[in-house]
Amino acid sequence: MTAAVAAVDLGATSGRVMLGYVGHDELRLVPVARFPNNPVRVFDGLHWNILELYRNVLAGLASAVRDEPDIRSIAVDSWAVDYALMTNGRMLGNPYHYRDERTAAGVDATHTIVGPAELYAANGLQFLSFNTLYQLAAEQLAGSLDGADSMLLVPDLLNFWLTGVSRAEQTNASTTGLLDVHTGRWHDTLIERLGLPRRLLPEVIAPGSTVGTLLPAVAAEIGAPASLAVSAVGSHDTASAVVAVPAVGDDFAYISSGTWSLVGVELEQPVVSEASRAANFTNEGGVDGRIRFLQNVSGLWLLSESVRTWERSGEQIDLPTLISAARGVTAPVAVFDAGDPRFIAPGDMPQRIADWCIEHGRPVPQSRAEFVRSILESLADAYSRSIETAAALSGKRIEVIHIVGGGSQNALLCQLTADRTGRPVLAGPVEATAIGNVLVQARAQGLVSGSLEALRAIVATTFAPVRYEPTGR
Ligand code: ADP
Ligand code: LRH
Repeated sequence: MTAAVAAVDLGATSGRVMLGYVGHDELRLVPVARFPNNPVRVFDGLHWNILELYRNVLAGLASAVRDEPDIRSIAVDSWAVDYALMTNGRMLGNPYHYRDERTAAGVDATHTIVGPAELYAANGLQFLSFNTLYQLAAEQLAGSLDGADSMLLVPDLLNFWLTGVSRAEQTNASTTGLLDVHTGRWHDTLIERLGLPRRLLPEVIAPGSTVGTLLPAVAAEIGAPASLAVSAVGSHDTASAVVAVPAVGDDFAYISSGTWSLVGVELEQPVVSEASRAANFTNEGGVDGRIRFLQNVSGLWLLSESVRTWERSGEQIDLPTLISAARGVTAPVAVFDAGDPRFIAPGDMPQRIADWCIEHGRPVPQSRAEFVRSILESLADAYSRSIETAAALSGKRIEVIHIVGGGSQNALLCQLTADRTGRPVLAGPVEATAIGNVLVQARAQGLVSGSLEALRAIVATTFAPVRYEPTGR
């Protein structure tokens, strides 16, 4: 029997609502709505436009229900780490964007109490200055936690608005830095030592469980029955993307390539050795209790922010044309450190890249095509280093690299990754995150069954990836 579910997938670049038709021999995704995700800078910093996103989600869900009145459930995933503070169901201000620069004080305050090594042993997370615990520490210093009775990560916030039920989905909660890497539960001792209010943290639920059913007003607005379930999936977008890696066998690494690139392997147990801490590898929670042992190594943000800079004069740039110009660059270009923190905040990316090159005695790119080539070479170089480190730290054999997400459409980046890693790259699906979201809720609804390997086998037959062989250049 084939039936449909609706997936809401909010990326840092864009959001979408998709219908997913799933049966024992069917997996089909139909895009229903796509909308940009444009943050807004105001007096106190950079924020997500969360109400606009939610308005688009509701409109998308209404279209989904019009197209397919008999959907079985809805599930939401989004980018990680960001949250809203709540009191009595009311949102206390717009969520900050992780690229907002306010977290430095929070990092210092946190590390003064619990040093990086101890923190890593507890939460297994890569150090990123915007991890939720540092953002909360910054809010604590500003006194803004006092009036809050809970904290909801972005998908949990949308689930709350849809159902009235406040929960913390586990895969995304693992990016807060406040979950115990070994148990997947809130780390009460750590939270207490950091002086963070425990009341803020809702009950943790696993992907595959039900959050609740639609609030009557929401059901009326989107034209759905109030009995319609909202499911928990891997609500961290990367967790859903990893579900939909079309891998056959175990010897693979993945790169979830979008605004960020998440490069790593899937494990059964976390690796929290001193070597993995020093290499800044993260152990994020995956669906079915798996561990996503990976590294966040920057991403196509470098390219999109460069394009935004060039478009400031009003010119419209076509991305595929720009990428093919970069393919034509024959002169060697600078490989820069794509993970340098100077590239995190919004701004003039070509200028920052040029500054990096000058400081490090590398040739400064001379044209847009050279900048793009330099960005893609630098990303591929970073991927290659992360893949080798993931293999060394985890002991896992890596025969093939899957690239999923929007970046899998960038044929030049895929080829450079194959060349620099010396391994075949299998590219696609583009909408891996939405597919992973669909499959996990479809499994919860009994439309498919089996392990992640069984789900991946369905993806592999439905969305055959494009293969890039290393050219040995
Ligand atoms: P996120 O989920 O973080 O919002 P996506 O997975 O949607 O990101 O990927 C967005 C990225 O995909 C863009 O920054 C862009 O570089 C890349 N992309 C989108 N369309 C194309 C295309 N036609 N060719 C090459 N790259 C593309
Ligand atoms: C990708 C992502 C990534 C996080 C970052 C904040 O969208 O969720 O996994 O590191 O956003």
